Amino acid sequence: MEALIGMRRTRMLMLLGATVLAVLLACYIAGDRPTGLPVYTYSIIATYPHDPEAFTQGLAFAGGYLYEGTGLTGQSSLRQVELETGQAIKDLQLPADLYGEGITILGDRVFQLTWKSHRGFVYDLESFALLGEFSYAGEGWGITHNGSALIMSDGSANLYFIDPETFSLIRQIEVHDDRGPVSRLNELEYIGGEIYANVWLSDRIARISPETGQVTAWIDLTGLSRQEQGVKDANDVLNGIAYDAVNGRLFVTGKRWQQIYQIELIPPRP
Ligand SMILES: [Ca+2]
Repeated sequence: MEALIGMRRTRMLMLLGATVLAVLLACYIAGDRPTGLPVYTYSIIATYPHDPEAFTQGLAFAGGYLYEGTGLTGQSSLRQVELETGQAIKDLQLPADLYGEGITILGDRVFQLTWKSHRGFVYDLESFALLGEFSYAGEGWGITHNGSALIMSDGSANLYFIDPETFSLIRQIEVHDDRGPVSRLNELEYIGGEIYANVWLSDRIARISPETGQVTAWIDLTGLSRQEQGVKDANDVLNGIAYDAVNGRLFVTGKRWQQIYQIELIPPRP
């Protein structure tokens, strides 16, 4: 009998251990691993409608409008969107075999990546007329710029600085926090001298030093996805950061979310 109880106890302990390990692993995979870095939270300033069919892969703000790049094969597009109504003023469909990814606006040009086809596109911001095409090694995920160089992610912990005229690699950085490399970097936005990056499948945004790749702080957006009634599946994750530099407005959304959120970051308590 005692042997039986002992076996049950051992089995229970093993089960408990496996559960704890699974939870820790899930947290780690979700990017929610604890670090010693400052963690910002948020408050919602305003909400705006977002097309619930838009599988957001790129988000930018310029001249009073949102610009969005959407993904999924056969559904990929580049859009100019009216913030207040969520209506697309312009909607350019990508060729059906391409999977759209990040977008960024540098001057009067829009740059758009595709996922695995190594093809990037350059459009005129005003007309969406195709101005050119470029190629890159590896996958295309997110893209932003620092005013002189395009900055691209490919799902790894690396960010690539690319010349916007020749599309040659200027330099690359490995993004890391105090626990090591931070991979699955996705949609990007350059704000106030820092790179903000969505971490795929997580509710967190990393604030990254462009010089060193060091994560200087995390933004925890836990709870924002729960505002969304229309989330269809596990792929409909937080993705999309846009900054209105003129009015200092920060917008975030997710894939197939129903709303765009203007948020304010709340610094950690000292
Ligand atoms: Ca962006």
